[in-house]
Amino acid sequence: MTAKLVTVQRHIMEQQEKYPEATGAFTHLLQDLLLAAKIITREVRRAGLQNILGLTGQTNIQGEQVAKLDEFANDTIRRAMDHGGHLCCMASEENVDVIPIPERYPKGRYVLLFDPLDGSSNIDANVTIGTIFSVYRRVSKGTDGTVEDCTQPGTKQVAAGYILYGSSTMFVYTTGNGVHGFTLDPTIGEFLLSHENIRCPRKGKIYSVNESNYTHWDDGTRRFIDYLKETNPETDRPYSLRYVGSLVADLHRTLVYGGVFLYPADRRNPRKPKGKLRLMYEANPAAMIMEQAGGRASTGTERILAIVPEELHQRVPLIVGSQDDVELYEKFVSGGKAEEGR
Ligand code: P6P
Repeated sequence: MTAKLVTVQRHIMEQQEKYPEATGAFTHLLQDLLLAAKIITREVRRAGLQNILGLTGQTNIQGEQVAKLDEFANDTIRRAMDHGGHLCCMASEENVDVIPIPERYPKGRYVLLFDPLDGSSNIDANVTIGTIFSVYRRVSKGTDGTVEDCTQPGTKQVAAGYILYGSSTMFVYTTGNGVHGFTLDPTIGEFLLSHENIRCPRKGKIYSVNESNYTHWDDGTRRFIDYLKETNPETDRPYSLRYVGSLVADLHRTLVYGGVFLYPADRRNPRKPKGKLRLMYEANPAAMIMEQAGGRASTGTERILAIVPEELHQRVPLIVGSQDDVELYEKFVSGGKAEEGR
């Protein structure tokens, strides 16, 4: 049976129809983000040609200043989103403070948080990278949005998702009605529905973690990883290890194939006492996506989406993936044993 032909724009409008009070602002907001995604895709696809095309990363053949790709992605999203009248402010992993909407533009009732190009350190190795985003409704009452609007618990997200710049470019999002994936057809410049209602398998066979941090983990985390390497009685083989080192790539594989991705706290590492990943720009959108697909996301002791943020760039441990696998981790971290978890 041939798949139905649905563009992401059409799909977003159908999602909007589920909310009678919707004004269309949210739909326009996502469409502005899609424009940014297409422009970033174009530049990411050319990254490998920088030297050949004379784009040295400093000045291009026209003598223009060429920003690094993550700066380019950050600026592209800001320019695509700041004038539509749908946002009261934005916040980016690349910017220390809240990004205000310029005086000359109207303000709206939504807030956009984003990591413009997560995993950008992998670009030179042509490894998959991604843009991650969250949308919240504003809570402040003034004209301009505030940091209060940008530090709401993840349960307040009205949408979350990511753009995956891999072998193809994918747009994966949720507005609270399941998780849906769209693949960019560059010949027509449209994102077409390719993965409707993605469900994360209840249990997987893959774990994804940077094991070089093993000695910095707490005992429960080490026992959990050691356990996954033993023969799993249900599959008669140990879990496989897959680690790209780019969150969007590891998250998407975990979403589609199942299993568990971990970036635990490195309690003995002063640089990463709560792990490396950021609550507002990485953990919360990842958690909304995974929960909407039937998976689970926690710090090991707390549901990610329930965390009350303390500051804009705070880091949290992130354990995300198949319901059973994340629950088993939580049992190990609470001092339990696998037998209790099976
Ligand atoms: P490590 C990329 O730098 C990133 O922020 C995430 O995309 C990724 O999951 C993580 O860091 C990888 O960190 O310490 O394993 O290199």
